[in-house]
Amino acid sequence: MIDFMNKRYTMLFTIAAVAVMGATLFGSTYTQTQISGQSIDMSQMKHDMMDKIRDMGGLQLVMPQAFAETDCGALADTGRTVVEFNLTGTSVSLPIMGGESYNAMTFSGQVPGPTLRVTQGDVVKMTLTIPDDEITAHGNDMHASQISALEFDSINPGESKTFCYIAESAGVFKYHCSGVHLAGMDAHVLSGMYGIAIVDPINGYKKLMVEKTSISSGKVSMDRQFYDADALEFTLQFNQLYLTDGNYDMSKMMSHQNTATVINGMQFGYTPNMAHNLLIKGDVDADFFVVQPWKGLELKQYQSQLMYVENGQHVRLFVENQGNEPVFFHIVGEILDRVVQGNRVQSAATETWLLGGSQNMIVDLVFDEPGVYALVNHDYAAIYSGALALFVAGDPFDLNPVLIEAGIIQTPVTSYAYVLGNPSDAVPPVGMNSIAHPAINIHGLYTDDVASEMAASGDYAVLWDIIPQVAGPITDALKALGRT
Ligand SMILES: [Cu+2]
Repeated sequence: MIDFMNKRYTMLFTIAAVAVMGATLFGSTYTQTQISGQSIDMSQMKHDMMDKIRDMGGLQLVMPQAFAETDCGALADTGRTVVEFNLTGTSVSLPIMGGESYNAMTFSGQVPGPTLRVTQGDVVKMTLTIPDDEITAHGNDMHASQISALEFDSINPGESKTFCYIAESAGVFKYHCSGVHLAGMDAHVLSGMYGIAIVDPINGYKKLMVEKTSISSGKVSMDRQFYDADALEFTLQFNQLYLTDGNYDMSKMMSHQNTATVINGMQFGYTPNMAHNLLIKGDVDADFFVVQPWKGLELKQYQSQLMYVENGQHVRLFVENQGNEPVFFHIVGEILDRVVQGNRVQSAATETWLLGGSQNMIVDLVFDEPGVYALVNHDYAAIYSGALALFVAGDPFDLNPVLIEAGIIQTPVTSYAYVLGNPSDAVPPVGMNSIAHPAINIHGLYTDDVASEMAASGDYAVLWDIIPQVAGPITDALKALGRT
């Protein structure tokens, strides 16, 4: 056995010797590890193992068929729907908690990358473009594809490549950068190059059945409740960061010493912000939750948001573990009414469901009571390092009178999504059984360019512009109602 643990990793030996460009060449602060693959001190490894790897030409030749590619022209003429999915591979600086930033690698300037949504049987036509000024090559391994084909290798700066496949299996599937000829895949993925494809079942989603009991004439009996297949949907992707001075640190990954746990790219990204403080406590500075690290309006797209649902509403969560650690998926105060993987029901009425790395599920549930529900990775190290997100169901804070008094709404609403919107990074594209979100606000680990484009589209609530305008009326309403 090779013992990788507790060794010092230095730049002595490159597993797959494929360096494309050096960081110093571009004056970048990215590490060589991120850009061209990792170099590990293998001096402790048995010599014959090193020779074996060399003889095989590195990892590159071990997995020649890892990437599906087929004839886009032929697939386009089969009568199937062709869905184009265009991605750009770019390295950018993005914020992390505590006012710091890190050297991220992204698909299209956001972490996670854009969500692809298709129907089972559609042809996906994926094009990955690497800009001229990008510091390294990138690839894309889409787990929704399953064609043994030639190769979809990494793409150099200034180049673009397309491949096609039929999305044959329904479910949630990750896609991720495959590094530079597979080298550095861990560095690229754990620096942010991942996303999901949702493949809707060709015959649609199933109705949800929830077992309850009722009492009549003193007798308790089964009372099954059925919910239509249409649901309010969210995406939740779990991952870790392994950083030293803002750069990916392979030695931390190898020893599973993550420095942050993220949901949709951010630690504690779905916790209350200043608007919630104002609405609930009458004071923008009056924090009322145990962690509120992203609460300034100046944080714009990074300002934390909450996820709002109605009571009695069918909610569907698309969950992917993009990371390197297990996810013990749990929602405090809720029971997961149904767990589906690969369009097959795996469990029902379960408290927690385990996802290994690169594993996914669809969770169906109904929030019966008004309240705040904390979604966690029920590994305490993960919770304390960022894997916590809040759902708010109904109107648990009795805010309807305040919002009406402030003139923001005319009649009571069934969830705060009608006023504040749901966070864009947690809302998937619309599918065949989607309930439309009442409004969507701009929230996520996006570059400023991506956020500006979203704001300019007019499709999203720009809360950092709206909140200052309504703060005065809300303050007056709170006073009028005697709440401050
Ligand atoms: Cu990459």
